[in-house]
Amino acid sequence: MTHMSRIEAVKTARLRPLRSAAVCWCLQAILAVLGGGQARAETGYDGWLRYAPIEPALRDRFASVPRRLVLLGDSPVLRTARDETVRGLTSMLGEPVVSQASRGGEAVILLGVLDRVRASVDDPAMPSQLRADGFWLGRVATRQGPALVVAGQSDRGVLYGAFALLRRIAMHADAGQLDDREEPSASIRWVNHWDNLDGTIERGYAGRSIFFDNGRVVQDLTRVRDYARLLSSVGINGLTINNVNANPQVITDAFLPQLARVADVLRPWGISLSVSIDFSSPTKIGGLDTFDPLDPRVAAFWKDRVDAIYRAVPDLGGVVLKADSEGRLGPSAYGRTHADAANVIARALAPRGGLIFYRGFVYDHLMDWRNPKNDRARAAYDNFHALDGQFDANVVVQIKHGPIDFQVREPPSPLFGALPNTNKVIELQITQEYLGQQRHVCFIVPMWKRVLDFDLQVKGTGTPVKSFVSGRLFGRRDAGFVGVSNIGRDVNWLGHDLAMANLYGFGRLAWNPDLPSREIAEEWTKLTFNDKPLVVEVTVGILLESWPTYEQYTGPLGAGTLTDIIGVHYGPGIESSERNGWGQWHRANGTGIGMDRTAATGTGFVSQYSPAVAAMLESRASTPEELLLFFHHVPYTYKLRSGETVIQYIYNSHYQGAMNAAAFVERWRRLGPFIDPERFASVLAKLEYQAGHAIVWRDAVTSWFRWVSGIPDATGRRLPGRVEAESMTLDRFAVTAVTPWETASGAQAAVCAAGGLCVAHHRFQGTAGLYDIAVGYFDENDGEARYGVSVGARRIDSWVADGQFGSASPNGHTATRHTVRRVTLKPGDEIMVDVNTTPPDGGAFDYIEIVPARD
Ligand code: GCV
Repeated sequence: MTHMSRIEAVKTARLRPLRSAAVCWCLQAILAVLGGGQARAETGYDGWLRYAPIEPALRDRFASVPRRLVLLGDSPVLRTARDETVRGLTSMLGEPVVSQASRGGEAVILLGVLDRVRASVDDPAMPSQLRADGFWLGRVATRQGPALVVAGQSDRGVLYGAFALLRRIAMHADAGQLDDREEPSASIRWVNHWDNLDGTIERGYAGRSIFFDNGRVVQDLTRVRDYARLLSSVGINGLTINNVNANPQVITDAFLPQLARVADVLRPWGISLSVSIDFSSPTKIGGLDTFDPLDPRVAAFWKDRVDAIYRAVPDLGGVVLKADSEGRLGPSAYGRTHADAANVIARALAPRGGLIFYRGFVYDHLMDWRNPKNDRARAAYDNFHALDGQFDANVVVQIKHGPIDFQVREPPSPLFGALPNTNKVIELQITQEYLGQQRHVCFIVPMWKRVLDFDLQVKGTGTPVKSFVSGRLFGRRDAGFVGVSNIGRDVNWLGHDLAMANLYGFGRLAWNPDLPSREIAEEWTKLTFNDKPLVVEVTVGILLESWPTYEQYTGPLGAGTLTDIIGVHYGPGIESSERNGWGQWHRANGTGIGMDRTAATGTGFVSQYSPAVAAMLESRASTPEELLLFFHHVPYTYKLRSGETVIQYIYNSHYQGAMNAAAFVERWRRLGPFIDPERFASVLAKLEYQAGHAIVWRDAVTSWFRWVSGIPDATGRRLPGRVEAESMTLDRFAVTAVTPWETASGAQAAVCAAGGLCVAHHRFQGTAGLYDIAVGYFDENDGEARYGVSVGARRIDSWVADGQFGSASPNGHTATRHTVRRVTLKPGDEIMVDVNTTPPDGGAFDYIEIVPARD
């Protein structure tokens, strides 16, 4: 064939129907579910609050749950508790559960605040008191008949108790013998949102804001209400609505009535609203020529604004402030301290009982990278520890869990142990900024627990991070957890159905940081899907292995995530960490890798921990190996405890991680007959994408380290069946170098820069048989490119690349794979990859990989 006639053949072939693996699996799943008699269509919108009807065979177990309910007392939160209980039980039990004003001798569910319940029920089983927000569930006998009691320390406690009862029944746990007393670990269990008033979300990966659009609060707050319901069900009691990179307009008189509307929607769910503020507001919206915290005019400004906010939102939780960080203005402009800055606002809030959350995330992003003593990890401690005791009683320092920035593996911030006289909360990130941005499954609860359980040995042993953030260790009331949620308008809130386990897990851990990861994953799976043994085994298995897997194919041994840190923080971009002021340095060079943070030869960061912990981290031998490169610079030939060298570990772990990600796909496929087709197909498509991107990561990281170290992979691993685009016969494609080079196979790609149809040809020379053909290509976000694969005149697949991976260039973010399964090939067959695109989308294509078909 001439080149032109090949292009014609491709055009003709495109007219034949599409056939893609995803479509096949989706159909199979639909048939399987119909066959299995399960018909409930699911979108993920209800999250873990689906209240799925209990199968008739199991209903007997819940015969003793009263079908009548009496609410003692009245308030918006109590009414929510009542309505939610009626809604949940009616749906699950398949018969009406009704609320009535008083008791008439029959068995009832009795909802109320503990003191009120005790006045009408005298049963020694009931606790005499509960800690803030706590509840008790139990069965008691009263003169007017038996009662299932949901008693709370406060109205909010009653609501949490109602949700706990519903959770129990939804998990099909016995409700006959109840005697549950629960109290949250800490008083602060908040979410933060990095939503901007224009409706965008910084580090949000699930659509636009549910709160804002076009400079205003949205008109329809239904989604806010339904989100509040999800939050409340896991004990969240505060919500900060806007980005910490705050727009000062949010506290102007013109905006406050809009905030009040949101607060009204949150209030019945026991959630108080808070706002992020801009420290330079006195100049930006106050007409002053200064924002010096010690200037009385500035103090008056903050008092005026705080009073105005409280007039609009009387139950405001407080404010959040990011100052002197990443370009945000702060007290350093006037030579003042963070305590000066926090206290001027705290004093305006104090009469109202409001809190100011002052973020500990303060660092210099213009640090000199050539100075080996410079270290961003030191910044939080260096900025704050000397100020301990100088903050007012209603200031809370909000500390990110690690000293850098939500990397795939970090030690805990030493600041937790260094502020005995200051209120503290831990900031955890639910949105997966550095953890695959909800395109990759990454269940973060085990990572959070690793940090919470880390013993800082501040008062001898037995002082894990969780003892500081619960406030118990230093007897502080205002302590707890803040999670950066960043849910969006996607119907399932976080984009990836499995990512909702992180929102759920955050709430559950904030309530009780001692809960095991497995228990949280099991609860979530049963509530979100169902309790069929295979569903629980597969889903929980994937969740629990997902963070270690993500770590395996991204940044090893505490080196940092190895992503493009000056771009969108998603795909591989190994050198982006170096030679700039951002301080996410891994210091990989020709001979070794890792940041030397020791006291003896490095930045001295280890000395910020207690002497016992510092001694452990000072030495390579006693540093936990998963954090080795966070604390030490070691040669590539350094031997790990397993006997493997560091460089070989990098190669092996990346291959292992990519294999695990591929296995997630196969494991999930087994669930087709057992869960709804919608979520089955949507998770499957995400896992397939992840498996491809894990290979992109594997190849980028292993190529880069082979190049930089000059040390080959001792296993001699090759990429069998890979044919580079640049070595194929190209029609209208031009070969171009990709940046960073390691993100393209062979460092180059074929680009269809002029647009229209471009075709690449390869003559197959292997043995006849069934093969899988993977196409490596780049899905840029500057348009739509149509890709197709043909064998001779046979069109075997086609698809559209219209993803939004945060980049318009071929690189580690946009690199992806599409696999055509079970293609019959014989020697001499011509394989063609064609791209049809309109500039500026380059329709870039990297390679094909032809490997024997999997069964
Ligand atoms: C809201 C990191 C993120 C920023 C974020 C910042 C912070 O740098 O990349 O998007 O800004 O942390 O937590 O303030």
